[in-house]
Amino acid sequence: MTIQVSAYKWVPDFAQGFVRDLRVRWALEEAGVPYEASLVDVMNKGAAYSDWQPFAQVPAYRDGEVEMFESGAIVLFLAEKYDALAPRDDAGRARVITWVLAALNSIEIHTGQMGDIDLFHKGEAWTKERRPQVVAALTQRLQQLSDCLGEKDYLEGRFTAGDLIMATVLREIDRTELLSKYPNLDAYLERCTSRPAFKRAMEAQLKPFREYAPA
Ligand SMILES: N[C@@H](CCC(=O)N[C@@H](CS)C(=O)NCC(=O)O)C(=O)O
Repeated sequence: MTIQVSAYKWVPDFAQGFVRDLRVRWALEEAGVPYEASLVDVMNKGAAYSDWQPFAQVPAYRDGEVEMFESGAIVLFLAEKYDALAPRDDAGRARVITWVLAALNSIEIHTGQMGDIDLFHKGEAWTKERRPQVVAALTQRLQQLSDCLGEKDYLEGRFTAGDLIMATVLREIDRTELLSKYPNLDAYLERCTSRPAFKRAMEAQLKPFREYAPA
């Protein structure tokens, strides 16, 4: 069976291009593996969808043999299979796993809070007090990441699933003032998102949004 990845038919403007099925689409595009999107309505996913994704979120993945959810887990699964996403030696694969989890557990926990403050709870009184704390924590992580990346093109020299997930996490704060303070991270994000596979994944996510846009 052709690989299926769940995705939304349509989301509001601020979320377009940021829905996490992008990660799985991008990984599959890098690997050159065909897939089809299984589109669901964001407000009405249907009861059966929870059998595939227990939290009723996207993305979920299935290929006839394997059924999964969680974008990081799916990308790691694909990285085990495809050279385009990870080297084959144990040491190289271990670094990829490390960077995927670092992006999700050490950086996205902070970028996610920025999203809560700047997008989902924009203008609410509590955000004024909380934002500087989140900025301070995130700034420390960005400095450390910037030091670690240094002059390298990618975190481990060559592009891997670690860069793929890290880039999608950094994109979450691309709309803030924070990333531009680190020219090497800024350039790194640009390098990752200039990849043809990223552009194809992005276009594939956006296409149904045009088709299903509310009148
Ligand atoms: N940790 C999950 C998060 C998935 C997630 O947050 N999906 C969002 C879209 S980016 C979603 O479906 N939100 C709707 C909801 O939570 O009901 C993953 O990485 O797959």
